[in-house]
Amino acid sequence: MGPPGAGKGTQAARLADRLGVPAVSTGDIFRRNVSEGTELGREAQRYMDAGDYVPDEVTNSMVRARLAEDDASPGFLLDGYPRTVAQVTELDGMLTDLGHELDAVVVLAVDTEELVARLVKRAETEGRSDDTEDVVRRRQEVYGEQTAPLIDVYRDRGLLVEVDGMGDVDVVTKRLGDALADLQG
Ligand code: B4P
Repeated sequence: MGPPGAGKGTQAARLADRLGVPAVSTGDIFRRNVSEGTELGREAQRYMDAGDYVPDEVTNSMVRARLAEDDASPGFLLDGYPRTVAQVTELDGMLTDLGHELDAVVVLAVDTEELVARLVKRAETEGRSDDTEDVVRRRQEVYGEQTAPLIDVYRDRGLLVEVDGMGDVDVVTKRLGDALADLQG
């Protein structure tokens, strides 16, 4: 977890490699569907372009289908899911059905100014349609309203691992690795 620009996708890919499990990124799956012009992509795009979350039913059924694939059976790393209280509940049910438990929930903490600087830079290099200034501001708002409250949910469950996401990508990767040293690789 972490606000837009915190480094979730960046660090998730590295950590998944280390753990030998697939990184399941809801944002990446949505973007792939948008570029392939699927029905799911068409539905997701209008929410993503506005900086809003894709509706829970759409997101939940997509994640459920992805976690049922063979490569996820030994375990998986979720990037950008769950993001709402309803998604937390749905994930609990999926995990029970799959016979898995959460090992940890990582939150990357980054200053607001740094978040904006990263996304402005990405807008220049990758041209993502949701990295314009207005949409970034909306995404930060949505994160504060809908996702930040999940931090307390997972803290209460004793699963929360808070990691400082400021600094170079490699520095953050090292911090994350140290914080999760007990997980099997
Ligand atoms: P995401 O794809 O998750 O977008 P994000 O929050 O910006 O995270 P991302 O992983 O891309 O960026 P990162 O922080 O790694 O979601 C996009 C949209 O999809 C959402 O707004 C929503 O509409 C929809 N969606 C996704 N999941 C959903 C769900 N569960 N429910 C409903 N809707 C959902 O990196 C940002 C930039 O910073 C990159 O350019 C990176 O290179 C750079 N960076 C990373 N670490 C850095 C560092 N240490 N130093 C400098 N730059 C760094």
